Amino acid sequence: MKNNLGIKNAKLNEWLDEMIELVGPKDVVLIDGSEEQAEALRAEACATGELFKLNQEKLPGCYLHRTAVNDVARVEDRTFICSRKKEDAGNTNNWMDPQECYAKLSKLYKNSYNGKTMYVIPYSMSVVGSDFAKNGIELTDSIYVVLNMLIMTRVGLDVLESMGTDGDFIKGLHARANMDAQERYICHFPEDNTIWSINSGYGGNVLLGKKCFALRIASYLGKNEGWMAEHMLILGIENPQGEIKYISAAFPSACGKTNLAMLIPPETYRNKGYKVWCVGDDIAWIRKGPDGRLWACNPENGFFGVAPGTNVKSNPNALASTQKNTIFTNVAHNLDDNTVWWEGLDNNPPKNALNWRGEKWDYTKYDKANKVQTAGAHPNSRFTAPAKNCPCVSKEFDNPAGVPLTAIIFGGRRAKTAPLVYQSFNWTHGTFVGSIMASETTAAAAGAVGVVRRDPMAMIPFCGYAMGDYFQHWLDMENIADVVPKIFHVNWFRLDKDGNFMWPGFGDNFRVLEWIIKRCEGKVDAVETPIGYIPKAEDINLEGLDYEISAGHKFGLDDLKSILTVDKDAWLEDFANIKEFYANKIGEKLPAALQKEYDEELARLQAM
Ligand code: GTP
Ligand code: SPV
Ligand code: MN
Repeated sequence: MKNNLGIKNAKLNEWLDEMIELVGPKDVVLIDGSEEQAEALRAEACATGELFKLNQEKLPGCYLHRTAVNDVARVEDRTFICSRKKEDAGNTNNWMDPQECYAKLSKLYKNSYNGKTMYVIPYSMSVVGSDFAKNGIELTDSIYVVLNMLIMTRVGLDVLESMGTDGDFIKGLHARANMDAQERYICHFPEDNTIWSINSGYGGNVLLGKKCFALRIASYLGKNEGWMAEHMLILGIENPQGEIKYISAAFPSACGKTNLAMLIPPETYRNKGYKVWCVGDDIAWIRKGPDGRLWACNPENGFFGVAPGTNVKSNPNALASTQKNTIFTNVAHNLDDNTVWWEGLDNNPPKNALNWRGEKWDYTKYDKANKVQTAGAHPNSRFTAPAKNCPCVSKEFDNPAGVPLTAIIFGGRRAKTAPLVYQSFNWTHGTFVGSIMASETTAAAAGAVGVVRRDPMAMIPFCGYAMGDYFQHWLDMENIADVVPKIFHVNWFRLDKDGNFMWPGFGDNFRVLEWIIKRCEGKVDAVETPIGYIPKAEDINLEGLDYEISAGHKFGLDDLKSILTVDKDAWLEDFANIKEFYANKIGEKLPAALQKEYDEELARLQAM
């Protein structure tokens, strides 16, 4: 069967016909980005039970979807980088020979669309036609994927138009096939601009514009073309004079990007006129701008955010973003008023509800130690919300030039070792700081939760080529740009001996952002330590801060001091672990400049 979609791009027609031949759909539908078509698809998905229409008075345009019980997170062990040479994928990626992978997966794809419709989604990452923009086509058999892509990316005929008769595009093929978890594959062919995803229907595995394209494929393109694709939020901080400074921040999955990106400053700052504007919550594409600085854009058009823990206090802007035209995935369904609920939304779990699996749910059985089984919402349940819903969305959101970066922040979820904040000495040392990042694993990926793993730049699951080459690319960016942002590291997640968070986090993280901006402006001093510059405790503004670490223990200056110290023994232990990581995972590709940073920092720590 040849497609009759009237497409003018010859490469697209050729590839499309080849894929149609492979998967054998009953018909082929072009997604044009119109509201009429989207509405018809929503109605169809509701008729088949793929979506549930929620209370349209309380949640207009909102729907609920449940994925298969064994398909609730990214599957890193089934994710492959299929470069021609194994060494180009590096030791931190799974690798398969591209020809072998195409052959193996072709067997699984063969006639997998039998009796189903193929949806052809033309989408652009970034503003259509801008300098940052890259086009993609995703083929899918899932209406859920179509509706999510309509929110998360810029979809429509203007994308086909911008591809012209012979423009390039990223070729994405998705099939739910028989949803066999043993045959689930998320495969990337960076040298062919191709992504093949099969046997999953969950978020990051199937919304191919997101992690697959905007990080894994784009990081490879960025290395070759002199720009960067990073797992970073972007936000703007407006001071009382109305000046806005932009920063980006890389934290691993479920470690606080969406929360920081939409932060509301504490009252004392709001009263003075400080504001935070959200440009992006997950991905940043960064390139040299006309002024020689590094400029960042968010290639996405919506938020695929973690639901649990989102509430009017922790992240009111995220919550507000989900009140219309949003798709909820794997949250609890309140049957009394046909709305949704998740752990941490409020203290009133619904009495008459279905859990994320669609079973009758008894909230009194909730056991924190066994969340997946007993929670109403899956720990990795998500909302897909349009960016324009966000009350604090930046006015630069659609600016094709992006925004200039003043600072870059790295961060992880560390119960100990990493202090609240520190500043690197320079770009090379900052790259080293990114390369030694570590974090406790979360529910965003299948596997154990809470285990410390090294996750350089929060890119371990998302870098489309060898991590050592990626570090070199970071070092090279200093020469590509004329001026580089200052690099910092933060940790909101220090625990006391009873497991309580020692730092209030959320909106109060603004107090740390203020110090970071002041450092960039040269307006505040710092203490030089072996790992970098650390604030003097009295330079972090605690005015109006009211936080109880535990019953009766109010956060005070001593607590701040304790999370601003460098624990020599803990750091030496970490350095032993870094040494192993560098040797086993980065290997010969480790840039000499980073080994030098390691040796010098270790010597400084030993001399402490
Ligand atoms: P991905 O979408 O998976 O990339 O996650 P993310 O990095 O955007 O993480 P998100 O902001 O959704 O936060 C994940 C979890 O961390 C939520 O349960 C939050 O409540 C929690 N969290 C975020 N910020 C803070 C903080 O400052 N302190 C504490 N203690 N928890 C936080
Ligand atoms: C993450 O895991 O970092 C996410 C969710 O943002 S997913 O789209 O599944 O990758
Ligand atoms: Mn993410």
